[in-house]
Amino acid sequence: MAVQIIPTSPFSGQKPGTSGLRKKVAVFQQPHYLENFIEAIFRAVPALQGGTLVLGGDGRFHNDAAVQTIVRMAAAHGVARLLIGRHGLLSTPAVSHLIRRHGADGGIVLSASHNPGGPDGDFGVKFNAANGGPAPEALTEAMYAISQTLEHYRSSDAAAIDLASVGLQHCEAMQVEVIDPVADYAALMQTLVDFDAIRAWLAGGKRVRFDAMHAVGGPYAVHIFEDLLGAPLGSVRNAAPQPDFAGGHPDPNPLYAADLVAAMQGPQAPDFAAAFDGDADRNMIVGRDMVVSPSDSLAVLAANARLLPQFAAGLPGVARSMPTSRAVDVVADKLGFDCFETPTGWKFFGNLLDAGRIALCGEESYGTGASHVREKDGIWAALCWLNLLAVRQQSVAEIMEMHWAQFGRHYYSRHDYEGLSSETGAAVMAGLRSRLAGLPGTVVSGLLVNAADDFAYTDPVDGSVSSMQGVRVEFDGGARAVFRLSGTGTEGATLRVYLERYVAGPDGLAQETQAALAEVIAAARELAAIEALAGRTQADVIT
Ligand code: VG1
Ligand code: CO
Repeated sequence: MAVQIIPTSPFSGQKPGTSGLRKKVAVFQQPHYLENFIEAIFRAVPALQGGTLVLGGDGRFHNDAAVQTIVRMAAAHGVARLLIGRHGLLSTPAVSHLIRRHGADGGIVLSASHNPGGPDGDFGVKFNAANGGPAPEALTEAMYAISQTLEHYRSSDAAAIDLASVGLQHCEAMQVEVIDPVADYAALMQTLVDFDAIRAWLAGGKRVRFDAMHAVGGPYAVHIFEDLLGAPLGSVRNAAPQPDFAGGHPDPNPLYAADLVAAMQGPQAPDFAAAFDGDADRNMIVGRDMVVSPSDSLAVLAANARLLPQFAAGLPGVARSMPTSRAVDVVADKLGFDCFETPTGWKFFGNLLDAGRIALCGEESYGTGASHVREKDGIWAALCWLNLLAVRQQSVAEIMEMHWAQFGRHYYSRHDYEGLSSETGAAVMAGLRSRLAGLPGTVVSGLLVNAADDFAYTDPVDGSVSSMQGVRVEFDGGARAVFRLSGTGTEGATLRVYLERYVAGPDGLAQETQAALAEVIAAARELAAIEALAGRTQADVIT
């Protein structure tokens, strides 16, 4: 075994997006491509030398090869202790927890999350810092800058380690611990949620169904929901992680988890269902005849926080990403705690969580999380809902209807226009930005514009500023449209249009969402000139 210095040269575009560096598998398979980015991580985080690193991924194609590459490079960079999930598997929230529990100096998650996998799919690398959260922008920018100057990287010619068995091994001088990927995470969950209450609720004849979408959430869901909570065997569908997610999008929404939503219709349907994404940080909550919008899920958890053991003392504050509906704002306002609005991406919640300013946060993209980790956490969100169902002894639909009656309802939808050229995406955003100043006071498609801006965020804890985070247009009466380009795709551009309309009630609380939003949808299409600039008459994905 010997440390090697291997010559290389920079690749353009090794710039992490909303959540890590995501590229086609074929890009990551080029000689030195992965190595260069990993080298940039080690150089940007000097504490890893002599420190502890956590490593695991969602099991997608290329996971095993990448794990072995990173093990050799970690050894060559003098990492003292490396913790790896068995078979190279760890969910994103599990990595976050392991970093915090073991006082690690960071973690690497191999995942492109909800993006498809397989040889023609996507691969991704995320770095999480010592607080357990996604690298903040200053750190990802440092990695990118380093990646553009590389002339060599350090590796080792050591043999591959055995990922199949739990136990201690060595690579060079580095201690490698292959661990059960589920155990620590499952233990954490039992400190947060009332397992006895859920067990009793299930034992009383309630029925549940989970969809792990052939991704890494499977082993966690089987252990927690079936082994520990006593849900019948088979309650977790698609539970074995597959390298290509069986050809699907591991994205828990009504389009890609259509089977699950269909199974929840009608009087014979189960009482509760949830689906998780590739790396098990996202969740979709479904009740009988009721798909819960992620923005509403956050608001319901905030409103009922004191019923959950984790939040028994109440919430210091909450946060949502800017495009997420303002349902949680209404709850925070009525119940008297702070509510922060952050840019898209979990990295922006980290400082608020670390400072204790918030304990619960979420995004419209099926992400919900809290202060127990520094990532969104899909299985935890499902457990919180089960805990609420058990305590309140009401159905998901009843809980939603009572919530809307109390706080009003934010009709909400996201329309994605996928596969645009980068130029078209840029042109749509540039067109919106150029017209912002003149919009207030004008009428678009029958709606009066009250305010329009390009969202900029000043972090209340460290004062860092992130500008150009998305265009917000607010209409008279409180409806809103938000526009931004995706930062997780690997081809062209995806335009995301977020649509929202508030109805205070008591009338009008039971409308069909797209119908309730029809005027806002038309105004947003006109504002962004989507048909003229992109030639699209309808969105590709509506959630
Ligand atoms: C999307 C979501 C964003 C989420 C991000 C990572 O980003 O909109 O809310 O934080 O994915 O989620 P974008 O830039 O494509 O809109 V995950 O579960 O894919 O890591
Ligand atoms: Co994810």
